[in-house]
Amino acid sequence: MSDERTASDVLVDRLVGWGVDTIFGLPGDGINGLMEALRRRRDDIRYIHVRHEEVAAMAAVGYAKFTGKLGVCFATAAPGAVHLLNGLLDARLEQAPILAISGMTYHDLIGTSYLQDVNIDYLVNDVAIYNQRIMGPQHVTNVVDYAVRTALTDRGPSHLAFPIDFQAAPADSGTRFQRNVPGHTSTAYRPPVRVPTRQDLEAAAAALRGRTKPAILAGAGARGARAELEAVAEKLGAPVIKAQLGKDCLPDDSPYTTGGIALVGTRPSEEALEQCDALLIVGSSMPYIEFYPKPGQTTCVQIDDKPERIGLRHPVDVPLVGDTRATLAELLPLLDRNGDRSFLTTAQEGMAQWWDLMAQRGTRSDTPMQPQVPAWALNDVLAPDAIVCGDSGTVTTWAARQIKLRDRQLFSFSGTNCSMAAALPYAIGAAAAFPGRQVVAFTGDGSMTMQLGDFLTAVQHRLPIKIVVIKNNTLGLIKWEQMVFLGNPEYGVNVAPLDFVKFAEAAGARGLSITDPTTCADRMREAFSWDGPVIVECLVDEHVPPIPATVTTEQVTKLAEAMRQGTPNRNRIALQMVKDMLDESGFEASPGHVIPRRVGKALAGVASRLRNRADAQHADQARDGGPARVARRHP
Ligand SMILES: Cc1ncc(C[n+]2csc(CCOP(=O)(O)OP(=O)(O)O)c2C)c(N)n1
Ligand SMILES: [Mg+2]
Repeated sequence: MSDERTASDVLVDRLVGWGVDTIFGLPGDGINGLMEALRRRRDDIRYIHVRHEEVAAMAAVGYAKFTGKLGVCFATAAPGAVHLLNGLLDARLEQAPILAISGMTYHDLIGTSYLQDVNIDYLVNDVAIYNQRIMGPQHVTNVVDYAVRTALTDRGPSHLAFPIDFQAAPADSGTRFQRNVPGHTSTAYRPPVRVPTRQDLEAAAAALRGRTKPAILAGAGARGARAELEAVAEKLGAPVIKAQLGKDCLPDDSPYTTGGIALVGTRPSEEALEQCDALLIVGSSMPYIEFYPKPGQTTCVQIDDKPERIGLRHPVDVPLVGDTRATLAELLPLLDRNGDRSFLTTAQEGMAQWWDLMAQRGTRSDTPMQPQVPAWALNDVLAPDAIVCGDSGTVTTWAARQIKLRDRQLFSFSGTNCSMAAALPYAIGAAAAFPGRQVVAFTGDGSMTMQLGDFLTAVQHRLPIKIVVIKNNTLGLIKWEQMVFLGNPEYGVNVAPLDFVKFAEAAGARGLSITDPTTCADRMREAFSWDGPVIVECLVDEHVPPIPATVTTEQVTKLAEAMRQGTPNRNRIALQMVKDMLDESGFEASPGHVIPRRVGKALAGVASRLRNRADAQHADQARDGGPARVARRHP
């Protein structure tokens, strides 16, 4: 019996067979054969039409990160396919299983400088973990099955390049080698559940035995293992330090966690890693190596399902190759209870002080609004099962520190690829996967304007995501990096202000602007109650640095150097920092704790007045045609 289908139908049917229900992409003449197959199966696969192919790939990453399932995207040949690339890289570095399908010029014109003729498979070869050119209709099923299986097993991007003429060719056309027996592959797949050998588990328990100051570092690989993680933490009396990609592996109100680590982290996390005598790493390759215990300081056990990633950042004594949940469950009964609870108790006391400080920073009534305020306000507004998508910038710090994630809430961002403009695409992916669930993008004005057009994707597909944009009219993180890491004045970081409310309205949605910190939570609640996609623009003070939990002498020296070299607004920045330190006097977790509270209280008012006077002067200058920066803050 002849097959009426095209090769594209075969591909799409196979995706349906793999359980794919959503695909993100943008059509073109290089992929129209596939489009027709998608049209025919439109009741089975929901097509989300994006405005930029990078967003398609990034949305597939978001979909995969929050569901654990395969994310799928497509693009037309050459320019469309090239646009996918950063999303494929994101999938690679973030370990998200995705499949990308790109068009390619006619198979017998490849390599002849024909229209949109690029060997896209060569181009993505360093990024994709599986990458094939479809060589004819009889090749489709085999490579789709292997591409999907590889993406799911090794957690990364698979890519298939599909020449245009093959896309629309009859399914039964083309040659088939005799050994390519029809039906010789299948969609049968079960994720493995791997546990280390009993011997290795006992070695790990022995390594941790008798240690009185054990710490656990948990990352993205520990997501979904809350109960096991807490049970092990309880038995070991160990604080759990969370890499930012593992923010949702334990809720922030768990008594066992000291929250994040590294530049966006907490002081108790830093102290725990500095002082621990044993380290259990669970599903993390946290890259900030300087924050690990010094090599030789501790005994170290590491759990990871990829053996090649064990010992990547810190020397390991006992490697445990296995899935985190299953391995922790097997390890638990072998562990001795640590009778000395003081290390955990100290960490818990430190966290109580840390949260006092975060609350103080999150509820300051200064104007312009401090950027921590809207992040803190989210705690009042997020649904119990909200999905929060973060971004790269100073916004990473505010999200890491101020958002107190609760039990059923999920969080992710581009934490290893560190791509800007991930929050919106991730949110599109999450909203497509979980209709009816609150999805929030917490992003900066630099990131948001990088992929602004894809707000229209949310509008067009009625994805009711709530986008909180921290508007400081600057690429904030880079500005502070230039000063604090290199001692240079800021340069080339200004962002022309956009009226995000008008933009949202022009896109057929709603927007709301928040300037007053005292009503921030109420206004945000109002915006979140609206149907459909919403942009909440939060106008914040651009002069607030994302101060690390512990400030080093080198950072202070570099900042002073940058000021000396003529950083714009240096007086204002200095006054802001002094004021913040004075405000935080008496807060144990702040670098300002060295200032006696009495002195802090007395002087904070003076610093505040000087700061406001500096703002007023800048506003006057701007009106008279002086530095435009402050004027632009209030467009
Ligand atoms: C695609 C991409 N380009 C550039 C960078 C470098 N980068 C990291 S954060 C950042 C600034 C982000 O600015 P914004 O979104 O306004 O956030 P803010 O830092 O102001 O909070 C830049 C340029 C990056 N990480 N990714
Ligand atoms: Mg910004």
